[in-house]
Amino acid sequence: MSGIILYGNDISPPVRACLLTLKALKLNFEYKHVDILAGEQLTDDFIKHNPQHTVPTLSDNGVWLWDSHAICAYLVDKYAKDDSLYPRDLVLRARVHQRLYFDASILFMSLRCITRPMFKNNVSIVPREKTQGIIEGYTLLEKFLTSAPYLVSDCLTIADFCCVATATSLGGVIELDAKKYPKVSAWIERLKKLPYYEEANGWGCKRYIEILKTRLTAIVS
Ligand SMILES: N[C@@H](CCC(=O)N[C@@H](CS)C(=O)NCC(=O)O)C(=O)O
Repeated sequence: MSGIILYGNDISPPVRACLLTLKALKLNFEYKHVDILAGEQLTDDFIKHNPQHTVPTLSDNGVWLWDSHAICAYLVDKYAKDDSLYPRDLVLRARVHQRLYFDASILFMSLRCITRPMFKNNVSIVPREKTQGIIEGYTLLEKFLTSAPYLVSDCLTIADFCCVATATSLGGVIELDAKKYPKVSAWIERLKKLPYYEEANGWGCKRYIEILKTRLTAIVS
């Protein structure tokens, strides 16, 4: 065994970003399912390793790490045969970081601010103004993809993995309009062609969207 353990749940977009990275690197790893809807991440044992009690959490031979963006970068730096997924070139790496921070602070947050009250307090009605963040997210992605097939130039990177896991999940609240966002739509289709996409992101995302659709009853102005 490789000694790599990923604690996760396939409904979680950040977990799926790590699965995309692990699969792209063809790494052997153990996957430990954490039932976050039942609060399994809140046990003393889990919090001892990750005080933020979030999935994904990684243990690499006893090195504990959390946050999908940090995990994906670590895995490529440590295990990849080349640096294409996380370039060492200063400018390219800076651009990857910009997209990763965009996912962490803007894109994923636009979803989390809606889904957290749903999962924590059974809130089922969402004020329309809260969905504005999702529209802004799609709009910015469309701009980032204006002149290149991937988020950082011509090369697939972990920025694509992190952002696509979130972007495909936004459809649980506001479906992507392919006419309005053709570049985003084409970029998602491009990523769907990866041989490991369905296993790492596709089916978990479908399940996540199904769950959101059962919980979200209305978006109100
Ligand atoms: N920025 C973090 C976000 C992780 C996150 O919020 N995970 C959610 C699931 S999508 C979670 O573990 N929630 C359970 C909790 O906060 O207790 C990352 O990218 O890993």
